Amino acid sequence: MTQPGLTDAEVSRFKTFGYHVMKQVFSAEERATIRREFDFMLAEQYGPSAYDGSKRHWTMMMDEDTPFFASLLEDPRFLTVARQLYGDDVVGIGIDANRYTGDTHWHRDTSTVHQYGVKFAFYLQPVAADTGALRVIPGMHRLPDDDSFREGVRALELEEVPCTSLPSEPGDVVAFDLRLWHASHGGSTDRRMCTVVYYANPKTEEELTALRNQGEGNVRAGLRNFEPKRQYLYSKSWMSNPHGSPVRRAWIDRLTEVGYFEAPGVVEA
Ligand SMILES: O=C(O)CCC(=O)C(=O)O
Repeated sequence: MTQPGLTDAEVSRFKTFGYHVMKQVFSAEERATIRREFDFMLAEQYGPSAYDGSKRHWTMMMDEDTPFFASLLEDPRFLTVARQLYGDDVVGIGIDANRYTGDTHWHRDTSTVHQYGVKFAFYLQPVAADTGALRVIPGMHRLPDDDSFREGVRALELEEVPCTSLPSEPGDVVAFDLRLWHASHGGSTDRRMCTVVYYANPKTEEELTALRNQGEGNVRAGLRNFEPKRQYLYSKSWMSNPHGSPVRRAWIDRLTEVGYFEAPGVVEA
């Protein structure tokens, strides 16, 4: 196996344009495990035949009942890259699984530009420019204030916005800065996509406030919008750090200190 991590040139490109595609990260055996755990947890959360393509289904995948998914935040294929991009103190935040339906309109993934990090996304089906691949507007994670940019983008049809498409095959992983504007067009009514997310460790007051508020934001974005059975982001089991991982311990301690876990619904009651 090759050493995990990006080359210096890849890191520099990511910092400039905000994305990077990692080819064939998962083996065929791992892809089979991913499909099995994906099916299991989506059926657990919504019922075995609840999906009819009318509404996105979403669930966290952090716990011991999906052990392969649960291992991904500390998998060097992701963690090493996240540390290269955002520093050794980058914080692991979440792993999820989605069944998307239809187009996804232009947006970024954080509520303010003061809160950033990386999302690693992988699809279980091939996706191309007009069949649901992620579209990004390169470099737009660097705007210090994107209010007027947002207005400009929202005034256009999804397909009119100049962008780059990031086609991918099962096994590939698309990494992008959470502030990067992205969308997708023409995907199927059952587009299966999973993500592994890290946040930069906040340094300034604005960044600390943004991270604290993001706990509540994530509850709204996930639990309230998509209504899975499990009404919390982090289980008591995950918070108990059952394998005694020093990496997870440091993340939990930092997120506790910042107040990220405080909003109702963030942690299992
Ligand atoms: O795959 C898609 O349609 C959009 C994915 C997306 O917006 C996201 O992961 O934040």
